[in-house]
Amino acid sequence: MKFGTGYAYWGTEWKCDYIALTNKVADIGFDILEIGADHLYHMSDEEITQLKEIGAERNIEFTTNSGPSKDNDFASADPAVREHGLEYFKTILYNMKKLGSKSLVGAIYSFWPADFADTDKEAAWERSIACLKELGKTAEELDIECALEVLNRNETYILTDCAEAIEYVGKVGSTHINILLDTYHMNIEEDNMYEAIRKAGNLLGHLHVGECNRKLPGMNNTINWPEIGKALRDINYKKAVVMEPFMLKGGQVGHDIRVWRDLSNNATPEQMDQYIADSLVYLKKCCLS
Ligand SMILES: [Mn+2]
Repeated sequence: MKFGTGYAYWGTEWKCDYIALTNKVADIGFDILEIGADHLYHMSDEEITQLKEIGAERNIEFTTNSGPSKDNDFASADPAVREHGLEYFKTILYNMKKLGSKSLVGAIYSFWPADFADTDKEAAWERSIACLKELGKTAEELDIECALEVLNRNETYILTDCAEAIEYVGKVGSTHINILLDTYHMNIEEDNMYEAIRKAGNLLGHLHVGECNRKLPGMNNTINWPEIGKALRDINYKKAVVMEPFMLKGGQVGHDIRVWRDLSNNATPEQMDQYIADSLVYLKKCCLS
């Protein structure tokens, strides 16, 4: 297994300095920095090359996370929006290839944050599955995996538990489209999140980890981390385990993630680094032994 973190832990705006963050996560001991797909979409070839170089130098891999905007919604009833989304995600996959990023992850079957204006689930499945079949061809050509994130009921109506994600990716039928489970969402929706991991088995393409309030793994043990580790070893999971912590209120991040109070105990930047370093040690211990 390889271990990573989302880029948005340290700030309250989505925009960030990826060169500085690559150095920071390497110093802390991570293997992976999860970057924003929309940032990568907008990067010039020169910026991509610079990031690739620093990644190689610091031995950091990049996974790419998307919360698509509404104008790239694969589940949209408007065919022009779906076509726009396909062009958008194909460009992201090509930029990922340039960067050497091998996993596109997130709610790429629709848009985020959801507004629930349309909740015709059957129609949304049909339309988004057709788009993902198409994107899957490009993903196969470029050998990039796309892991579809199962969210909780307050963030999507399309995929809310592992069982329906298995059915959904079966209908997509691409070797390069699989499932992303996230302990934060699973805690709300699954009967038993450890069994959900086992049920996903080799369809599990990516794992997001965090406590029930999106604190760092081990900070309050709302989740049984040794059991998560055991479930991952049971399915012989060799892929990415990526923290997705959010503890700072304010800014666009605080708004989109609904962080309405400080969860960091008013941490200084140094304490934020120490929290995540301690969490990484604990998470690795739970997953690897
Ligand atoms: Mn997640």
